[in-house]
Amino acid sequence: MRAPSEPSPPSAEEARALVEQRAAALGFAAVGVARADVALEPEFARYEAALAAGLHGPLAYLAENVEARRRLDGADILVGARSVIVATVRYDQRDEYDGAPVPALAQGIARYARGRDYHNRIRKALRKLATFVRTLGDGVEARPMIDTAPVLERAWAARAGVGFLGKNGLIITPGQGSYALLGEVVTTLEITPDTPIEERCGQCTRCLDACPTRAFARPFVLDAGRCISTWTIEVAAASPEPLREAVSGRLFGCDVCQEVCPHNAKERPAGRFADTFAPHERWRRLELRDLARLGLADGPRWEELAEGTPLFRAGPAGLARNACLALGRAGDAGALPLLREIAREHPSDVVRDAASWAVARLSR
Ligand code: B12
Repeated sequence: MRAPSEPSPPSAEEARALVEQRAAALGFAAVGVARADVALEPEFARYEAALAAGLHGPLAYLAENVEARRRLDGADILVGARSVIVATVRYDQRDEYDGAPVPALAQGIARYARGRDYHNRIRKALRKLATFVRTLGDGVEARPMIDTAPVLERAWAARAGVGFLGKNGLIITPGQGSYALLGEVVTTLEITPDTPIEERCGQCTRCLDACPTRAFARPFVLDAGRCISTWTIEVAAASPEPLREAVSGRLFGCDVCQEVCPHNAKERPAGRFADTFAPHERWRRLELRDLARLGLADGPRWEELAEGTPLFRAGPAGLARNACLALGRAGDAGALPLLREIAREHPSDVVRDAASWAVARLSR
């Protein structure tokens, strides 16, 4: 029971304003709120249709725990959840730092992944936001999430009005663009929700037209089986031969569908998390050849090379595979002896295969 002198908890409307203030103070670039106790329809139906059409490609985990993605207020996420706060963290879109271009190696890495592993940093900020939310009412529960739960993050972000889903499949915040990651705090607290923003792609189809692998099945819908990110980050297997030439142009992830987007045309000041995303100084010292040698008996140590960076996710063989393809694409015949050695001696058949592809391409 509350003592008469104790302040009463904020109203849903007041909670909305307080959360917004706190999120801004923690460095989030945009924040919005959606009702968590309403199932995601029709977004969930679209997701199921995408799975039925096989658009998850080799990403089998997208077809697991499907029902859990429909709502947030059940046992899978948070029993009794009333609101989901969606907050964005802007990453860097700069091509130059202090007058120097991004190191050559890092240019092949998607912008969100050029720096340090961002998960811990964002998780910390989300935890602080969740701790704050818990103070807004008796017995309030709050669960922070980033990439850790089976949740359709973009669908919730659109509901929460932090941006609209663009034809490139990404959340675009008007005035800020799409170079941002999403995080959530799901809570039992009732907070006045925001209204979704209307889609603002208009007749533009630049992302669909520029995609090097033609990975969009149609506007707003990506075929993950064709996306360069899938074949350079997520899967251990070799990319399909028809996509190999396009995949070889990128070392880790791809931003083409964001780079051509008019909503990203204006370079914006780096956000509060800029130091996390600025190109790692390691990428200045290393070359593609160093990465290609990962896994050879005299190759570099994986931990020293990738630990603490997002590239760790690809694994040593994944990164060696990507580097071999990139060497083939770069057209430097000087790499041929190394690639031949890898094609002969690497313990991974996927890496040997990538090196053979590169040798054939350089020998053309
Ligand atoms: C798996 C995954 C991938 C896979 C598959 C991508 C995909 N399209 O699903 C791969 C490896 C290819 C990938 C790539 C990238 N990803 Co990713 N990925 C995820 C992850 C972990 C799950 C996504 C998921 O559930 N997909 C299942 C598919 C079938 O569902 P869906 O596409 O969401 O389905 C919706 C749409 O189809 C939509 N829809 C369909 N038709 C229509 C029509 C209309 C009118 C509307 C409104 C909606 C709509 O409705 C469905 C339900 O929402 C999320 C994190 C998360 N938990 O959400 C990050 C996430 C989506 N990825 C992210 C990023 C940054 C990227 C990359 C930019 C990384 C890079 N630079 O390489 C690329 C971009 C590729 C692209 N253009 O989509 C960010 C996106 C941030 C943002 N601003 O939107 C997320 C949210 C991670 C995060 N926490 O920030 N990713």
